[in-house]
Amino acid sequence: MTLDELRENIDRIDNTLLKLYNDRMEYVHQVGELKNNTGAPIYRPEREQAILTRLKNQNDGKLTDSAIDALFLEMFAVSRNLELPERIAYLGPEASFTHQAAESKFGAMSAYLPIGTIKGVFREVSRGTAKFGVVPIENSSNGIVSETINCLNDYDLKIIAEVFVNIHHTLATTCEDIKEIKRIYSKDIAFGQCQNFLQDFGLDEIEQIPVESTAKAAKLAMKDKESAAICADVAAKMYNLPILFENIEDYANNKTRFFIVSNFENLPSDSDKTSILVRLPNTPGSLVDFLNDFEKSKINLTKIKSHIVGGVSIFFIEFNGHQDDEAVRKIIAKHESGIKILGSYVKESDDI
Ligand code: PRE
Repeated sequence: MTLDELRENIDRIDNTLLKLYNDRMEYVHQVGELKNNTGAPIYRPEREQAILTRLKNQNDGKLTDSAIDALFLEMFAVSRNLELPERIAYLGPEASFTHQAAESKFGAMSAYLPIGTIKGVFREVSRGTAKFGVVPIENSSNGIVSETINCLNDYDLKIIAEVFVNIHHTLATTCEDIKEIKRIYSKDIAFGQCQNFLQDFGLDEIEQIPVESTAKAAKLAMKDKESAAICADVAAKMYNLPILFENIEDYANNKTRFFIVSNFENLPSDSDKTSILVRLPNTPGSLVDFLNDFEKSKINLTKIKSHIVGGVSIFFIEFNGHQDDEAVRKIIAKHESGIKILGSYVKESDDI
């Protein structure tokens, strides 16, 4: 076929796709009306997961699984906006890694609200200024984010989804030669994640200025002509800051896991994870007894971290399964007084 003939075919298919999208949106609109009449949650991650699994299982064309994710997740985000536009608060500023995490779930069309602190994100979702909050929970190089655990303990919000983002840093600067760089701006943990690069290029000797976010670092480096920023490529692009080096992180597998919190609970899907906070009696064997209950019920524990809140030691525990599963319900009932269920949600990945 000639290029013109190929394009004619593409145009014909796009016309059909547009019609089909609109037909789909008619039904989505009606779902929205049903939900809005009953106050039921618009976002149903377990339903989206079921659709994606079904489509991937029957797919025998050129689309990869991640291409199906990319196309349909954006469409779900458009559907949700049609049913009821809902605002998403995230740990800002704009172009932060949390912003990237938020956009990967809620798409390009949602209304976003950058908030300066994790606590602020929880506060705005609790107040109803935003329906969803997106916060980091753990990074593969730096471990758990304590402030998020504290907020999960203090606020009455539920984890309704997890998102993993590959964290890649760039060195961005207006300097044409690395030798002209006199100062580097970044977030403290980003400096820590790029130690090898900084040493290899002799940049560990120059002044490192920690700021609240890598996005802010990019903004500052754009104004300060003798400086550079360690930041995400999206942040560098947002502030028109030229990128000198890409992927400068020490570990290629540098990932951050984020939680999406809201004020409702998910129904079970075919693959869930549950997060809880546990306060156990200060007696010999109490932790072993608790963990044994999971072993006896063949529930796979995926994480256990101890954490201090207000001088009291608690455990942040995660396992495969949903809080409504029979076996999980029994364990929770047995230890009810010491457990706070943080949420059951579709498992995106085993762990960080
Ligand atoms: C739909 C949209 C949003 C939900 O998160 C799940 C699915 C969809 O587009 O398929 C429809 C819908 O609202 C629903 O099935 O509950």
